[in-house]
Formats: sequence, C-alpha cells, structure tokens
Amino acid sequence: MFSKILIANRGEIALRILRACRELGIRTVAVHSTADTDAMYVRLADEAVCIGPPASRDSYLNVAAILSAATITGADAIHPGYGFLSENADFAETVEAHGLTFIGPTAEHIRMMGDKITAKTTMMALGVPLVPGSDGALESLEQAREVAAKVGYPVLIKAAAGGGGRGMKVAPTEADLEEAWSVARTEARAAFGNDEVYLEKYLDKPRHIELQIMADTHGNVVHYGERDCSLQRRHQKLLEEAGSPALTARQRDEIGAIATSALTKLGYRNAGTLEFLYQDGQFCFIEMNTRLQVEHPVTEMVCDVDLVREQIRIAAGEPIGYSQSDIKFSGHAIECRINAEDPQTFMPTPGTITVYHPPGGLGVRIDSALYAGYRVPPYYDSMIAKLIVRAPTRLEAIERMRRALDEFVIEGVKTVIPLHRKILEDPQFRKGDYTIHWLENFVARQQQG
Ligand code: MV4
Repeated sequence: MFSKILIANRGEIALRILRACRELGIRTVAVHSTADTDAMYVRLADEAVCIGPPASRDSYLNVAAILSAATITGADAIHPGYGFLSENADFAETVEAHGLTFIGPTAEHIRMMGDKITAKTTMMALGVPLVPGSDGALESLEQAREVAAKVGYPVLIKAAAGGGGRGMKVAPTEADLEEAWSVARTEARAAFGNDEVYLEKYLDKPRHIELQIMADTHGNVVHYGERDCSLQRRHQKLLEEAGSPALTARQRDEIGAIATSALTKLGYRNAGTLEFLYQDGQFCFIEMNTRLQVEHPVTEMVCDVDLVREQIRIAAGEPIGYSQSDIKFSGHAIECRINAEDPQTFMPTPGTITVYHPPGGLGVRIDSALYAGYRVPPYYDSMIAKLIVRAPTRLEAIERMRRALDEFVIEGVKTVIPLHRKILEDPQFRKGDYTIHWLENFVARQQQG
C-alpha cells in the first residue's frame, strides 16, 4: 500500500480523497494555489505545497509544479480527483514516467475514451449498444447525407474531441445538414484543434443514465449500478439519483453485465463511468468517463462502498476482493449540488461564508470543504457542497432531502438551495417523470414567475 498520496485537486473532492487516505493510514499532500491557502483540505492534509497563482492553468493544471511537489514530499502516488488533470493522458503518462502511481486508468485508456469516435467504435466491437449513426468519422458531406438518410432525421453532428456538450450541432432536416456539418467542423477545429466529426440520430427525449464500474489489475470488473443524471442545465448537472427512477433491477443487471464484460475484454483498470442515453427502453452508449465523478456519492450510499478507497486499493495492486453478487443495492440516494450561484440567474456569487450550519441526522451526508469564515474564491467552479441523502424508498429520500435542505444554513453567499426545494416539490419530479430537457423547462417556468 502507498505511504503518501498527493491530491492534485482542491475543494470538496480534495477533502473526500483525504478522508479515504486517512482511513487507509496513508499520509496526504495537499497542493493549492495562493487563492486556496486557507482552504479546509489544506489545513487537514499532513503536508501542503503551494503550486502557483489563482488561475488554474498556473496551479491545478501546472504539471511541473505538481510533480515537483510530489518529488519534494516523497509522495508515491497521485490522485487527480475530477476535472483539472483527471482525464489528461499526458499527465497520467508523466506521473508514471516519474516513478509515481497515477490513481486511475492507463494513459492509453484515457486517450482512447477522450476520442469519442474511438470510444464508440471500441464499445461497439465489445458488444455495447450505441445510438444509430456513422461507423467512425465522417469523411465527407456526401457520406453524412447517406448516413443521415439511413438513420433518419433529425441528426446530430458531434466533434470527436468534444464531449460534455461541446461541439454538437443538430440538423433537423436534410436542408440543415450542410450548415451543421460545416459549423460543427469549424467549431471543433477552433475549440480542439481537431475537426473530425461523426453523426448520430438525434434522440429527442432521452434520460442520461450512467453506469459506475470498477476494474482491478487481476482481471476482475464489477459495476455498482446506475445514476440518473438527467437533471442538468447547460450541461451542468444539478441533482442526481441512484438508482434511476426509470429502470428496473433487471434492466440494471442486463446493462451491467454488458458493461462489465466489455471492460473485462478491454483490460480496463480503476474507476470508469459509461454514459448512456436511455429512451424507449433502449440504452445507447455515448461516452465513457475515465475518472471519479462528482456524483459518485449516490452510488456509494446505495452500495455501501467507498469508491475512493477502492480506487486507491486497486492502484496499489490489490484485487477487488468480492464479486458482483456481493454488491447489494439498498434503498435510494439523491444528491443536490449546492452552488454559490443566484438561484434564478445562475450567476456565481463568490464571497465570505458568514454562517454555516450543515444538516445532519439519519441518512444525511455532506461532502463539502466549507466552514464559517471561508471565502469562496471567484476563480473556480461554484460548487461549494454536495448534500446527499439515502432512504429506503425514493419518496422517503425526497422527503429526507427536503428536510435536510430546510436545516441547511449558508449565509454570506447566495446558493441554489431554493431551486432544489422547488424541484423536490414538483409533481412530475416526484413521479420520476423527467428527461434531459426537464430542468431547463422548469427553470424557464420559474423565471417567468
Ligand atoms: C445526444 C443527444 C441526443 N441524441 N446524442 C450532450 C452532452 C454529450 N455528452 C452528449 N449530449 C447529447 N447527445 C444524441 N444522439 C442529446 C445530448 C444532450 C444531453 C445529454 C446528456 C445530458 C444532457 C444533455 C443535454 C442536451 C443534449
């Protein structure tokens, strides 16, 4: 097992990783920008190294500074968390070249999944169902026309280097295809320096369901069920659930078996998430994330597993040590992301937290690095806390979340807590009747009053 881990991240996820390290008896090194000197995770770490000025590119994305910090502190592994360098294959490679362990997949697998075309063709060959569309990259507008005619309009042109909603263009009809093709390619070239694009049938009312998997270096792969992440606005998730209100246990077992078999054949290792669009009872793989995700706690709550601990054990070469049938799904979990934003305009509201009173009680979990007196810096993501609840049933989880949100006191900055309260009261949400478009429509209705 490692004796010292450097945590290449900040905020709540740095604290989350630190907590797993503590329980494993591993010492921790925090790295921080000059804007995060007073952060909770910096105070709690065994050692801390300042790696640069506030701008992420000069600190949390500064590979040389992070590797220097690892070297001078004698760390033997690096956990990247999510965002920042977590899906940077060159970083993973450089970490390993310095004789340190990257807690995550191989650079090769990160690179493979970073290219959405390679990800799809790989998954297709491994038996994972996809959205109907082009078989690989589009070579020409003529080819786009042929594929679109075959799968039927509307279609989407997507950038190979895109993902997370960047670099997509819809063509509702054939008359719109040429425009979508050229705009998508121009934008992809400008944004990613790569104008490769592919085509998919556009699904008009899907849910976003993702599957959490874990693979060790001994050929064992398990899944921990799905999360429903359909409630998002502008590709920012706001509320996630495990399991999905749309799936049965049998559907979970079926897609889980397909995914674990695929990743076993791939020789994947560590944590991964397969993203699917789910519509009309069909799963369509769209992308794979090769990192720990923000919303991992809902999975932890229903499976009673510590996913960060599992990542660290696996990176140290330990076998998973249990099989799929040992993983029991119990109850329902919901996560509300608490952002320091105006709940109506979503404008970030950095500032000093004057009062902080987190909720508690049975089945309530807070993942946050907040404290009274903390200054939320303006340079980073506005998420300041995750409130997670678990209860025996979905409706009980909703009531527990409402209760916990009512107890939650954060003063000094505006937060999206009032929006969460309204979502949890909505009859359609309570029925589990929503798609990826639901939240944007809900927000528009709220703004109209
Ligand atoms: C789609 C789609 C409909 N049809 N692909 C957006 C983010 C990227 N990961 C994939 N995305 C989508 N791909 C087909 N063939 C609709 C979306 C989409 C979406 C997906 C998941 C969560 C939120 C979304 C919001 C808008 C569009």
